[in-house]
Amino acid sequence: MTPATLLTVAPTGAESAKADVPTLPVTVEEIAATARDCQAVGAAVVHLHIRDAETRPTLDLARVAEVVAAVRESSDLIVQLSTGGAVTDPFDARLAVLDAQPDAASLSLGTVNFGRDVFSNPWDLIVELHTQMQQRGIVPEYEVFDLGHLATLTRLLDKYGPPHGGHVHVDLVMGVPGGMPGTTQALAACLPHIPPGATFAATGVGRTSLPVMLAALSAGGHLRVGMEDTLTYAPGEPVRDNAQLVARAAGLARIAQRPPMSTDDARSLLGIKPMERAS
Ligand code: KMH
Ligand code: ZN
Repeated sequence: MTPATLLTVAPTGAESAKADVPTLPVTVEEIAATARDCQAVGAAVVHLHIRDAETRPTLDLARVAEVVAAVRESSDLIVQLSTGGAVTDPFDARLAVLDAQPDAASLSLGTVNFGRDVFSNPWDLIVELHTQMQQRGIVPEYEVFDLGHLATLTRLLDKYGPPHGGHVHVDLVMGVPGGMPGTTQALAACLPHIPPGATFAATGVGRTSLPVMLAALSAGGHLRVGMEDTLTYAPGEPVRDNAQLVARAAGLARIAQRPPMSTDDARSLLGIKPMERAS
């Protein structure tokens, strides 16, 4: 049977300013509405970075919890909080977002240059995130910015065991200035290093979005899209909203005869308990 495609939307990120990108969802209401709209066109997971009342990136726990609750109210999406935050965030604050009890959280597997900045992810932080998520019943998505990060994943799993839920899911974040390029060749190079039984998604930053999407679909992978990574829909044409990017990804997935996965099936794939719905 041809597997369906898990579509993740990363609607906001920590890098773009609302002043520069007025359509970026940053308020609680905007993010909740984005989750609803993106589910309607095929998303199953939302990867969340939170902004404060001044639209700046924040890891303030009350604000994080407020957004998590609002997204759960507006949609059935799997709530995946970023533990990457912004490049300036301290490690303890990045770990503390787990207190907001998301279904899932990102876990970056290594340090990488991030444009002119450094996105710091030393081994001890990786282990702490992995083991805390195991203890708290949160499912990690392992973020891979370079091939060596997959070697780190194998070492992590060998030493500390499988994640909560038992299933390993990797996201190849490609085209970051400082990380692996967003090309078919780079994606193909990663494939033999993905642990047996694991699934993977891919994300292409900026203009690598489309080539990475097509390469990932052809390799049996899943997709992440969104305004965290992509602000231009086509040359000279700004992205209208996150749903536009999800709808394009869903369309390509259908063409590949791997239609978008439901939120229930995504929960089952990732080892997340089923949603409790009022009967
Ligand atoms: N904002 C980047 C520095 C993640 O969310 O886990 C890191 C990032 C990765 O976006
Ligand atoms: Zn992120």
